[in-house]
Amino acid sequence: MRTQVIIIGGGPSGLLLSQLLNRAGVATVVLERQSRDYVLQRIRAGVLERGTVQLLHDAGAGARMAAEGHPHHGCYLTQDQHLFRVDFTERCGHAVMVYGQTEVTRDLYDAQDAIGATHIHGVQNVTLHDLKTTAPSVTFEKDGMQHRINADFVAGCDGFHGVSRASIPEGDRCEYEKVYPFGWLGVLSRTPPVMDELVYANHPRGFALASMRNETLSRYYIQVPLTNRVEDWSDDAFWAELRARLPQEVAERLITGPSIEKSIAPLRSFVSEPMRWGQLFLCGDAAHIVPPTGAKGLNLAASDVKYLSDGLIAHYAGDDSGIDGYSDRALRRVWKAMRFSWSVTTMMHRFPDQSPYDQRMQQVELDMLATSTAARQVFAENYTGHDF
Ligand code: FAS
Ligand code: PHB
Repeated sequence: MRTQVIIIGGGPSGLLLSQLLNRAGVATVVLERQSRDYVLQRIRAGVLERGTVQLLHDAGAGARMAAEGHPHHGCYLTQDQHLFRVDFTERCGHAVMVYGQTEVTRDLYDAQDAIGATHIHGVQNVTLHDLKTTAPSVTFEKDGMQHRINADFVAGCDGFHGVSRASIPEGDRCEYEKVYPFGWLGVLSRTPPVMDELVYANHPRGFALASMRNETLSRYYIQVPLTNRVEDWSDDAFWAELRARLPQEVAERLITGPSIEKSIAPLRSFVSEPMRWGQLFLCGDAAHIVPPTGAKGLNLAASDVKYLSDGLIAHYAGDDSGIDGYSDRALRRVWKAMRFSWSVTTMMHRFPDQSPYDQRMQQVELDMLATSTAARQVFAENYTGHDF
Protein backbone atom coordinates (compact mmCIF):
# COMPACT_ATOMS: atom_id res chain seq x y z
CA MET A 1 0.00 0.00 0.00
CA ARG A 2 1.27 3.54 -0.71
CA THR A 3 0.06 7.04 0.16
CA GLN A 4 1.53 10.53 0.49
CA VAL A 5 1.15 11.11 4.26
CA ILE A 6 0.63 8.39 6.89
CA ILE A 7 -1.10 9.82 9.98
CA ILE A 8 -0.66 7.85 13.18
CA GLY A 9 -3.52 8.57 15.60
CA GLY A 10 -7.20 9.28 14.93
CA GLY A 11 -7.80 11.85 17.69
CA PRO A 12 -8.39 15.55 16.99
CA SER A 13 -4.87 16.14 15.59
CA GLY A 14 -4.92 13.20 13.20
CA LEU A 15 -8.49 13.71 12.01
CA LEU A 16 -8.07 17.46 11.44
CA LEU A 17 -4.79 16.95 9.58
CA SER A 18 -6.34 14.25 7.40
CA GLN A 19 -9.32 16.49 6.64
CA LEU A 20 -7.25 19.54 5.65
CA LEU A 21 -4.79 17.52 3.53
CA ASN A 22 -7.46 15.55 1.69
CA ARG A 23 -9.44 18.72 0.93
CA ALA A 24 -6.24 20.02 -0.74
CA GLY A 25 -5.74 16.82 -2.74
CA VAL A 26 -3.02 15.28 -0.56
CA ALA A 27 -3.64 11.55 0.04
CA THR A 28 -3.47 10.21 3.61
CA VAL A 29 -4.10 7.05 5.62
CA VAL A 30 -5.04 7.39 9.32
CA LEU A 31 -3.90 4.51 11.57
CA GLU A 32 -5.80 4.41 14.89
CA ARG A 33 -5.19 1.92 17.71
CA GLN A 34 -8.68 2.14 19.19
CA SER A 35 -12.13 1.67 17.67
CA ARG A 36 -14.03 4.73 16.42
CA ASP A 37 -16.59 4.28 19.22
CA TYR A 38 -13.81 4.27 21.83
CA VAL A 39 -12.32 7.47 20.44
CA LEU A 40 -15.77 9.08 20.37
CA GLN A 41 -16.55 8.26 24.00
CA ARG A 42 -13.55 10.21 25.36
CA ILE A 43 -14.46 13.25 27.50
CA ARG A 44 -11.72 15.87 27.32
CA ALA A 45 -11.40 19.53 26.39
CA GLY A 46 -14.21 22.04 26.35
CA VAL A 47 -12.88 25.42 25.20
CA LEU A 48 -11.88 26.32 21.62
CA GLU A 49 -9.77 29.35 20.71
CA ARG A 50 -10.75 31.52 17.74
CA GLY A 51 -7.98 30.00 15.60
CA THR A 52 -9.33 26.50 16.23
CA VAL A 53 -12.87 27.63 15.40
CA GLN A 54 -11.66 29.10 12.10
CA LEU A 55 -9.65 25.99 11.24
CA LEU A 56 -12.67 23.73 11.79
CA HIS A 57 -14.66 25.94 9.41
CA ASP A 58 -11.76 25.82 6.89
CA ALA A 59 -11.88 22.01 7.20
CA GLY A 60 -15.61 21.94 6.44
CA ALA A 61 -16.33 20.64 9.95
CA GLY A 62 -17.60 23.77 11.71
CA ALA A 63 -21.35 23.87 10.95
CA ARG A 64 -22.62 22.05 14.08
CA MET A 65 -20.17 23.97 16.28
CA ALA A 66 -21.56 27.24 14.88
CA ALA A 67 -25.11 26.05 15.56
CA GLU A 68 -24.62 24.38 18.96
CA GLY A 69 -21.43 25.92 20.39
CA HIS A 70 -21.54 28.75 22.93
CA PRO A 71 -19.34 31.85 22.46
CA HIS A 72 -18.02 33.01 25.84
CA HIS A 73 -16.88 36.63 26.21
CA GLY A 74 -15.35 36.22 29.65
CA CYS A 75 -14.82 33.95 32.63
CA TYR A 76 -14.92 34.23 36.43
CA LEU A 77 -12.12 33.66 38.88
CA THR A 78 -12.43 33.45 42.63
CA GLN A 79 -10.15 33.88 45.60
CA ASP A 80 -11.90 32.17 48.49
CA GLN A 81 -15.24 34.12 48.75
CA HIS A 82 -14.29 36.90 46.29
CA LEU A 83 -15.61 36.43 42.73
CA PHE A 84 -14.49 38.62 39.82
CA ARG A 85 -14.82 38.47 36.03
CA VAL A 86 -12.32 38.93 33.20
CA ASP A 87 -14.08 40.32 30.14
CA PHE A 88 -12.18 38.88 27.16
CA THR A 89 -13.96 40.91 24.50
CA GLU A 90 -13.60 44.20 26.39
CA ARG A 91 -9.89 43.56 27.02
CA CYS A 92 -8.73 42.06 23.72
CA GLY A 93 -11.68 41.97 21.34
CA HIS A 94 -11.88 38.18 21.17
CA ALA A 95 -14.02 35.41 22.65
CA VAL A 96 -13.72 31.61 23.01
CA MET A 97 -16.14 28.90 21.90
CA VAL A 98 -17.41 26.40 24.46
CA TYR A 99 -17.89 23.17 22.49
CA GLY A 100 -16.66 19.78 23.72
CA GLN A 101 -13.74 17.93 22.15
CA THR A 102 -16.01 14.91 21.90
CA GLU A 103 -18.27 16.88 19.54
CA VAL A 104 -15.26 18.19 17.57
CA THR A 105 -14.07 14.62 17.07
CA ARG A 106 -17.56 13.52 15.99
CA ASP A 107 -17.78 16.39 13.49
CA LEU A 108 -14.34 15.53 12.10
CA TYR A 109 -15.25 11.86 11.67
CA ASP A 110 -18.45 12.89 9.87
CA ALA A 111 -16.50 15.25 7.59
CA GLN A 112 -13.90 12.55 6.91
CA ASP A 113 -16.64 10.07 5.98
CA ALA A 114 -18.15 12.62 3.61
CA ILE A 115 -14.90 12.83 1.60
CA GLY A 116 -14.14 9.12 1.85
CA ALA A 117 -10.91 9.52 3.84
CA THR A 118 -9.03 6.30 4.67
CA HIS A 119 -8.95 5.20 8.33
CA ILE A 120 -7.71 1.89 9.65
CA HIS A 121 -8.87 1.21 13.24
CA GLY A 122 -7.71 -1.47 15.64
CA VAL A 123 -4.09 -1.40 14.45
CA GLN A 124 -1.40 -2.89 16.68
CA ASN A 125 2.40 -2.85 16.86
CA VAL A 126 2.70 0.25 14.70
CA THR A 127 6.37 0.68 13.77
CA LEU A 128 7.99 3.54 11.83
CA HIS A 129 10.79 2.80 9.36
CA ASP A 130 13.40 4.75 7.34
CA LEU A 131 12.31 8.14 8.65
CA LYS A 132 15.62 9.71 7.62
CA THR A 133 15.18 8.65 4.00
CA THR A 134 12.81 9.96 1.33
CA ALA A 135 10.97 6.61 1.43
CA PRO A 136 9.65 6.15 4.99
CA SER A 137 7.16 3.41 5.76
CA VAL A 138 4.99 2.17 8.61
CA THR A 139 4.26 -1.45 9.45
CA PHE A 140 1.40 -2.59 11.67
CA GLU A 141 -0.74 -5.57 12.51
CA LYS A 142 -4.47 -5.75 11.91
CA ASP A 143 -6.60 -8.86 12.53
CA GLY A 144 -3.46 -10.94 12.88
CA MET A 145 -2.07 -9.84 9.51
CA GLN A 146 1.13 -7.77 9.05
CA HIS A 147 0.85 -4.72 6.77
CA ARG A 148 3.23 -2.11 5.39
CA ILE A 149 2.39 1.34 4.00
CA ASN A 150 4.98 3.34 2.05
CA ALA A 151 4.71 7.14 1.98
CA ASP A 152 6.51 10.47 1.55
CA PHE A 153 5.89 11.62 5.13
CA VAL A 154 4.66 10.35 8.53
CA ALA A 155 2.63 12.56 10.91
CA GLY A 156 2.81 11.47 14.56
CA CYS A 157 -0.60 12.45 15.96
CA ASP A 158 -0.69 9.58 18.47
CA GLY A 159 -0.73 11.50 21.74
CA PHE A 160 1.55 11.48 24.77
CA HIS A 161 1.73 7.67 25.01
CA GLY A 162 2.06 7.04 21.28
CA VAL A 163 4.87 5.44 19.28
CA SER A 164 5.91 8.41 17.13
CA ARG A 165 7.92 10.53 19.60
CA ALA A 166 9.62 7.35 20.83
CA SER A 167 10.70 6.66 17.23
CA ILE A 168 13.08 9.62 17.44
CA PRO A 169 16.38 8.49 19.03
CA GLU A 170 16.72 9.85 22.59
CA GLY A 171 19.97 11.56 21.62
CA ASP A 172 18.10 13.59 19.01
CA ARG A 173 15.28 14.65 21.35
CA CYS A 174 15.36 17.36 24.02
CA GLU A 175 12.52 16.93 26.55
CA TYR A 176 11.30 19.47 29.11
CA GLU A 177 8.92 18.30 31.85
CA LYS A 178 7.25 19.56 35.01
CA VAL A 179 4.93 17.15 36.87
CA TYR A 180 2.44 18.80 39.24
CA PRO A 181 1.83 17.23 42.70
CA PHE A 182 -1.91 16.87 42.16
CA GLY A 183 -4.52 15.78 39.60
CA TRP A 184 -7.98 16.87 38.47
CA LEU A 185 -11.03 14.80 39.37
CA GLY A 186 -13.55 15.56 36.62
CA VAL A 187 -17.31 14.92 36.62
CA LEU A 188 -19.79 15.25 33.75
CA SER A 189 -23.43 15.64 34.81
CA ARG A 190 -26.74 16.25 33.05
CA THR A 191 -27.39 19.35 35.12
CA PRO A 192 -27.60 23.05 34.18
CA PRO A 193 -24.27 24.88 34.62
CA VAL A 194 -23.88 26.77 37.89
CA MET A 195 -22.97 30.05 36.08
CA ASP A 196 -23.28 31.36 32.52
CA GLU A 197 -19.49 31.34 32.09
CA LEU A 198 -16.60 29.26 33.47
CA VAL A 199 -15.56 29.73 37.11
CA TYR A 200 -11.91 29.06 38.09
CA ALA A 201 -11.74 28.88 41.90
CA ASN A 202 -8.70 29.25 44.17
CA HIS A 203 -9.72 28.03 47.64
CA PRO A 204 -7.73 26.96 50.73
CA ARG A 205 -9.14 23.45 50.19
CA GLY A 206 -7.85 23.41 46.62
CA PHE A 207 -8.65 24.41 43.04
CA ALA A 208 -12.06 23.89 41.44
CA LEU A 209 -13.43 24.60 37.96
CA ALA A 210 -17.07 24.92 36.96
CA SER A 211 -17.37 24.41 33.20
CA MET A 212 -20.05 23.21 30.82
CA ARG A 213 -20.86 21.65 27.47
CA ASN A 214 -24.33 23.19 26.97
CA GLU A 215 -27.37 24.43 28.94
CA THR A 216 -28.08 20.95 30.30
CA LEU A 217 -24.63 19.38 30.49
CA SER A 218 -22.05 20.53 33.06
CA ARG A 219 -18.38 19.66 33.50
CA TYR A 220 -16.79 20.16 36.93
CA TYR A 221 -13.28 19.56 38.26
CA ILE A 222 -11.64 19.62 41.69
CA GLN A 223 -7.94 19.36 42.47
CA VAL A 224 -7.15 16.07 44.24
CA PRO A 225 -3.95 14.47 45.60
CA LEU A 226 -2.17 12.12 43.19
CA THR A 227 -2.88 9.28 45.63
CA ASN A 228 -6.66 9.61 45.09
CA ARG A 229 -8.54 7.08 42.97
CA VAL A 230 -11.89 7.67 41.27
CA GLU A 231 -13.49 5.02 43.49
CA ASP A 232 -12.52 7.12 46.53
CA TRP A 233 -15.07 9.72 45.45
CA SER A 234 -18.83 9.16 45.66
CA ASP A 235 -21.00 11.67 43.80
CA ASP A 236 -22.14 13.13 47.12
CA ALA A 237 -18.56 13.58 48.29
CA PHE A 238 -17.65 15.27 45.02
CA TRP A 239 -20.58 17.70 45.12
CA ALA A 240 -19.91 18.56 48.78
CA GLU A 241 -16.23 19.30 48.04
CA LEU A 242 -17.03 21.34 44.95
CA ARG A 243 -19.63 23.34 46.87
CA ALA A 244 -17.08 23.99 49.66
CA ARG A 245 -14.58 25.45 47.16
CA LEU A 246 -16.98 27.83 45.40
CA PRO A 247 -17.99 31.25 46.80
CA GLN A 248 -21.28 31.01 48.69
CA GLU A 249 -23.11 33.14 46.08
CA VAL A 250 -22.12 30.52 43.47
CA ALA A 251 -22.42 27.39 45.62
CA GLU A 252 -26.04 28.31 46.46
CA ARG A 253 -26.89 28.04 42.74
CA LEU A 254 -25.27 24.62 42.22
CA ILE A 255 -27.67 21.95 40.91
CA THR A 256 -26.23 18.49 41.43
CA GLY A 257 -27.07 15.18 39.81
CA PRO A 258 -25.65 11.74 39.05
CA SER A 259 -22.22 11.72 37.37
CA ILE A 260 -22.33 10.26 33.84
CA GLU A 261 -18.53 10.33 33.65
CA LYS A 262 -15.96 10.57 36.42
CA SER A 263 -12.17 10.42 35.93
CA ILE A 264 -8.88 11.67 37.35
CA ALA A 265 -6.30 13.24 35.00
CA PRO A 266 -2.72 13.92 36.11
CA LEU A 267 -1.24 17.35 35.36
CA ARG A 268 2.06 17.88 33.63
CA SER A 269 3.86 20.38 31.42
CA PHE A 270 5.89 18.63 28.73
CA VAL A 271 7.61 19.58 25.47
CA SER A 272 9.72 17.39 23.18
CA GLU A 273 11.96 19.22 20.70
CA PRO A 274 12.31 19.19 17.73
CA MET A 275 8.85 18.46 16.29
CA ARG A 276 10.37 17.18 13.05
CA TRP A 277 12.89 14.36 12.57
CA GLY A 278 13.56 13.45 8.93
CA GLN A 279 10.20 12.75 7.30
CA LEU A 280 8.40 12.45 10.68
CA PHE A 281 6.41 15.41 12.03
CA LEU A 282 4.93 15.42 15.57
CA CYS A 283 1.56 17.10 16.19
CA GLY A 284 -0.47 17.77 19.34
CA ASP A 285 -0.05 15.70 22.49
CA ALA A 286 2.60 13.55 20.77
CA ALA A 287 4.92 16.57 21.11
CA HIS A 288 3.60 18.51 24.11
CA ILE A 289 1.29 18.38 27.11
CA VAL A 290 -0.10 21.33 29.06
CA PRO A 291 -1.99 21.30 32.38
CA PRO A 292 -5.67 21.83 31.36
CA THR A 293 -5.98 24.96 33.55
CA GLY A 294 -5.37 27.24 30.57
CA ALA A 295 -7.59 25.20 28.17
CA LYS A 296 -4.69 24.99 25.69
CA GLY A 297 -4.13 21.29 24.91
CA LEU A 298 -6.62 20.84 22.09
CA ASN A 299 -5.93 24.34 20.75
CA LEU A 300 -2.19 23.72 20.48
CA ALA A 301 -2.98 20.54 18.56
CA ALA A 302 -5.01 22.71 16.16
CA SER A 303 -2.22 25.26 15.57
CA ASP A 304 0.30 22.45 14.99
CA VAL A 305 -2.06 20.96 12.40
CA LYS A 306 -2.56 24.33 10.75
CA TYR A 307 1.20 24.84 10.32
CA LEU A 308 1.88 21.26 9.20
CA SER A 309 -1.02 21.01 6.75
CA ASP A 310 -0.03 24.34 5.16
CA GLY A 311 3.58 23.13 4.91
CA LEU A 312 2.74 19.74 3.38
CA ILE A 313 0.29 21.25 0.88
CA ALA A 314 2.99 23.76 -0.13
CA HIS A 315 5.54 20.94 -0.46
CA TYR A 316 3.43 19.24 -3.10
CA ALA A 317 3.29 22.58 -4.91
CA GLY A 318 7.11 22.76 -4.89
CA ASP A 319 7.73 24.95 -1.81
CA ASP A 320 9.46 23.30 1.20
CA SER A 321 9.73 26.42 3.39
CA GLY A 322 6.65 25.40 5.43
CA ILE A 323 7.83 21.91 6.37
CA ASP A 324 11.41 23.12 6.88
CA GLY A 325 10.17 25.82 9.29
CA TYR A 326 7.41 23.73 10.93
CA SER A 327 9.16 22.75 14.14
CA ASP A 328 10.44 26.24 15.01
CA ARG A 329 7.13 27.88 14.12
CA ALA A 330 5.02 25.40 16.10
CA LEU A 331 7.33 25.52 19.13
CA ARG A 332 7.20 29.32 19.32
CA ARG A 333 3.44 29.10 19.87
CA VAL A 334 3.71 25.99 22.06
CA TRP A 335 6.03 27.69 24.56
CA LYS A 336 3.73 30.74 24.86
CA ALA A 337 0.87 28.39 25.78
CA MET A 338 3.19 26.45 28.12
CA ARG A 339 3.96 29.64 30.01
CA PHE A 340 0.32 30.68 30.32
CA SER A 341 -0.84 27.21 31.39
CA TRP A 342 1.95 26.97 33.97
CA SER A 343 1.26 30.46 35.33
CA VAL A 344 -2.51 29.92 35.74
CA THR A 345 -1.94 26.48 37.27
CA THR A 346 0.55 28.01 39.74
CA MET A 347 -1.82 30.88 40.57
CA MET A 348 -4.93 28.77 41.11
CA HIS A 349 -3.84 25.53 42.85
CA ARG A 350 -2.76 24.78 46.44
CA PHE A 351 0.66 23.06 46.39
CA PRO A 352 1.48 20.62 49.20
CA ASP A 353 4.85 22.29 49.85
CA GLN A 354 3.52 25.84 49.50
CA SER A 355 5.27 28.28 51.86
CA PRO A 356 3.41 31.24 53.44
CA TYR A 357 5.39 33.46 51.05
CA ASP A 358 4.19 31.37 48.05
CA GLN A 359 0.64 31.70 49.35
CA ARG A 360 0.93 35.48 49.55
CA MET A 361 2.35 35.60 46.00
CA GLN A 362 -0.71 33.69 44.79
CA GLN A 363 -3.00 36.18 46.50
CA VAL A 364 -1.12 39.12 44.98
CA GLU A 365 -1.32 37.55 41.50
CA LEU A 366 -5.08 37.19 41.87
CA ASP A 367 -5.43 40.71 43.32
CA MET A 368 -3.52 42.06 40.29
CA LEU A 369 -5.89 40.22 37.95
CA ALA A 370 -8.91 41.53 39.86
CA THR A 371 -7.75 45.16 39.92
CA SER A 372 -5.39 45.75 36.96
CA THR A 373 -6.76 46.37 33.47
CA ALA A 374 -3.36 45.56 32.02
CA ALA A 375 -3.18 42.24 33.88
CA ARG A 376 -6.64 41.32 32.64
CA GLN A 377 -5.65 42.20 29.08
CA VAL A 378 -2.65 39.86 29.21
CA PHE A 379 -4.85 37.10 30.68
CA ALA A 380 -7.56 37.66 28.04
CA GLU A 381 -5.05 37.65 25.14
CA ASN A 382 -3.55 34.36 26.34
CA TYR A 383 -6.82 32.66 27.24
CA THR A 384 -8.53 33.50 23.92
CA GLY A 385 -5.36 32.46 22.09
CA HIS A 386 -2.54 34.09 20.19
CA ASP A 387 -2.83 34.29 16.38
CA PHE A 388 -2.15 31.01 14.59
P1 FAS B 1 -5.03 12.40 21.54
O1 FAS B 1 -4.33 11.74 22.70
O2 FAS B 1 -6.37 12.99 21.74
O3 FAS B 1 -5.20 11.34 20.35
C1 FAS B 1 -4.15 10.44 20.04
C2 FAS B 1 -4.77 9.25 19.32
O4 FAS B 1 -3.72 8.37 18.94
C3 FAS B 1 -5.70 8.45 20.24
O5 FAS B 1 -6.95 8.23 19.60
C4 FAS B 1 -4.94 7.15 20.49
O6 FAS B 1 -5.81 6.04 20.62
C5 FAS B 1 -4.10 7.03 19.23
N1 FAS B 1 -2.86 6.25 19.42
C6 FAS B 1 -2.01 6.27 20.47
N2 FAS B 1 -0.97 5.44 20.24
C7 FAS B 1 -1.17 4.88 19.00
C8 FAS B 1 -0.46 3.95 18.21
N3 FAS B 1 0.69 3.42 18.64
N4 FAS B 1 -0.97 3.60 16.99
C9 FAS B 1 -2.12 4.16 16.54
N5 FAS B 1 -2.86 5.05 17.25
C10 FAS B 1 -2.37 5.40 18.47
N6 FAS B 1 -7.18 19.78 26.82
C11 FAS B 1 -7.86 20.93 27.04
O7 FAS B 1 -7.64 21.92 26.34
N7 FAS B 1 -8.79 20.99 28.07
C12 FAS B 1 -9.08 19.90 28.86
O8 FAS B 1 -9.90 19.97 29.76
C13 FAS B 1 -8.40 18.69 28.64
N8 FAS B 1 -8.68 17.58 29.39
C14 FAS B 1 -7.97 16.42 29.16
C15 FAS B 1 -8.22 15.25 29.92
C16 FAS B 1 -7.49 14.06 29.68
C17 FAS B 1 -7.76 12.82 30.52
C18 FAS B 1 -6.49 14.04 28.69
C19 FAS B 1 -5.66 12.79 28.46
C20 FAS B 1 -6.25 15.19 27.94
C21 FAS B 1 -6.99 16.37 28.16
N9 FAS B 1 -6.78 17.52 27.40
C22 FAS B 1 -7.45 18.68 27.61
C23 FAS B 1 -5.83 17.53 26.36
C24 FAS B 1 -6.48 16.90 25.16
O9 FAS B 1 -7.65 17.59 24.84
C25 FAS B 1 -5.46 16.89 24.07
O10 FAS B 1 -4.83 18.14 23.94
C26 FAS B 1 -6.03 16.47 22.75
O11 FAS B 1 -6.70 15.26 22.92
C27 FAS B 1 -4.87 16.37 21.78
O12 FAS B 1 -5.29 15.67 20.68
P2 FAS B 1 -4.30 14.66 19.93
O13 FAS B 1 -3.00 15.33 19.74
O14 FAS B 1 -5.07 14.17 18.78
O15 FAS B 1 -4.00 13.48 20.97
C1 PHB C 1 -13.58 21.68 30.23
O1 PHB C 1 -14.71 22.17 30.04
O2 PHB C 1 -13.35 20.45 30.18
C2 PHB C 1 -12.44 22.62 30.55
C3 PHB C 1 -12.63 23.98 30.36
C4 PHB C 1 -11.58 24.85 30.66
C5 PHB C 1 -10.40 24.34 31.15
C6 PHB C 1 -10.22 22.96 31.33
C7 PHB C 1 -11.25 22.10 31.03
O3 PHB C 1 -9.39 25.20 31.47
